[in-house]
Amino acid sequence: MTNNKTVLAWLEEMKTLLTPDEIVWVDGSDEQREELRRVAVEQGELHKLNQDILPGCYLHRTNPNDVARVEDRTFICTSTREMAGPTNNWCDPQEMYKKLYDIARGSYKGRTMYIIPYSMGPIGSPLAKIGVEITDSVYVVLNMLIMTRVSPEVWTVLGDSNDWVRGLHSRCDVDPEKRYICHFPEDNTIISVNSGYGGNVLLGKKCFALRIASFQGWKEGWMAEHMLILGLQNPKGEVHYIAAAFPSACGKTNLAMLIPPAYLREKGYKVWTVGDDIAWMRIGEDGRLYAINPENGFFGVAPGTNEHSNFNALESTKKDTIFTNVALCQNDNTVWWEGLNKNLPENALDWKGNPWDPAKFNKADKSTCAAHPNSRFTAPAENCPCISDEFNKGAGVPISAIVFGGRRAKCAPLVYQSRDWENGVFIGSAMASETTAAAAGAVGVVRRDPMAMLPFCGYHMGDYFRHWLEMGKKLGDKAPKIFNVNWFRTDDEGNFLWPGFGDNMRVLNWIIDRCEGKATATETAIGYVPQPEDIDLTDLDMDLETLKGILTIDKDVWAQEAAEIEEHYKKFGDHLPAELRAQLDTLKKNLG
Ligand code: OXD
Ligand code: MN
Repeated sequence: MTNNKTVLAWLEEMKTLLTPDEIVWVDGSDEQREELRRVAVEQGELHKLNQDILPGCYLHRTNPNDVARVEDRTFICTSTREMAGPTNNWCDPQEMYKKLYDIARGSYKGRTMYIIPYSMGPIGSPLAKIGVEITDSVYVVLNMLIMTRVSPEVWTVLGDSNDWVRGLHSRCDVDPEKRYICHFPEDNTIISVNSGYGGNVLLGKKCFALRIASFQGWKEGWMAEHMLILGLQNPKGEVHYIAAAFPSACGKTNLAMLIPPAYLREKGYKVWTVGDDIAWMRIGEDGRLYAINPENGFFGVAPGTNEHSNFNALESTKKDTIFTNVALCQNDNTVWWEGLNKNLPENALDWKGNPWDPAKFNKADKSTCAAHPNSRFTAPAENCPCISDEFNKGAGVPISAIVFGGRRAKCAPLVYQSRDWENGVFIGSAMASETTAAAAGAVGVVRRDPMAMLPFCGYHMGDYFRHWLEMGKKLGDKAPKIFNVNWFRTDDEGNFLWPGFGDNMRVLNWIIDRCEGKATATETAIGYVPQPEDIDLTDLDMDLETLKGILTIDKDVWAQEAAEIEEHYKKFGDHLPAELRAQLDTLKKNLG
């Protein structure tokens, strides 16, 4: 398969450590995928769904103790604690290697070691990177075949280079007490033990494409971000690209696959999806910022996905998709989740495989749900009806606007533009979202999540802010414009004031018009805010007064916000760039 000495040496070391019974080199072929599916069904790892309705689709159930990413067991193991910074768990690399090797030793006994060569990004693209994951889980292999590009060509592109990321996954006993997701950014290595759940074990995704890649980007002068990428096509046929960072559960996948309201659709507006979760961005030869989506599929949250909330995501799941922890409708051997439709299924099994009683279902009580709230679909990007033509091209797309956002009931206006790049970095660094009833814990608690990277930045977040500022200096006047959006402003009863979903297109149009110098705005204490007339409300049941309301900036709320940002900044100590402190001072001064 490969003569790469660095790969062969590492595999030898891993074989000795893990002692597998068998070794399978994964090649990405259709024949091998079929065989792996068969093995997975035989082992009870996958359940084959109705192939007439859902061809190539399977259901998987994880251990009930293993249903989400585990941030408290995720470590960045850099040579010093300071390098990992105050927002990451840290452990000395030598100590952690020893602990993990002790856990993993002999753990492939009686199992197969799968070797997966994969490319993050189109194979051979100058923006792509290569990884090799070994795993004892056929479920992981089948997911990686969807989420990344797996092919012998990866070995060809790698040649004898040592520039690849090592990924060791072992399911061990799925023991939550011994579960660790560890990153060694200085060694390009990831080790994950005792989990079988997506975000912990599909090592190309959060582990490589964000935590390791953010570190690589810092050292090599590029950016790995928790961002969707979309192309907005106007009636002239021109496409402008936007990259947007929102914390988890703020609708990145929905925005990435947006369908414009009928009025704008008829005029010729359209959105193309390049990515829904991760963007890798580099400065191109013309000095602009170019982005690729390093992934090859969508690992989306199932509950709430339906033909109205996200038609394109739902379409993407209709073939060759793996569903994890959703409900099984035994009558027709298909799947269901809360929010798919209003027909609560009879004769269904819940996500744990137990009979589900629709009569006991109570939306407010998650324990009565048929699907786990974090149940997922792993769907090939090529299934998406609005996938961009650029998706498979290695050159990347030029980014006109970067958009930050979160859930804020009263604070941020519907949309505003930063004064410049530095001010935009300030906005990103202070990004926050309020918790909803959908998550465990108190409702309405503000959580700071800079650039939506809090759980994903592989080094000191103060240095990450510095890196953003440096990128801005290199980009100069070619830098994308930076905006902030908030689809979640509410009235005093907690009702959302903005319709969201497809109507967000009205805001995206203003953003692109601003980039093109075509739209007006008013300068405020926090940046440029549109006049209500600047947002096209045609065919929308909303009066100008309501819109005006969600574009206002309440100085008392913002004074409180500035005080909270000050507190948030204390964490970063002397790694906080002076420019950001100055931005905060300016904000306070502007607020009077
Ligand atoms: C995800 C996340 O799963 O951000 O994409 O949590
Ligand atoms: Mn994400």
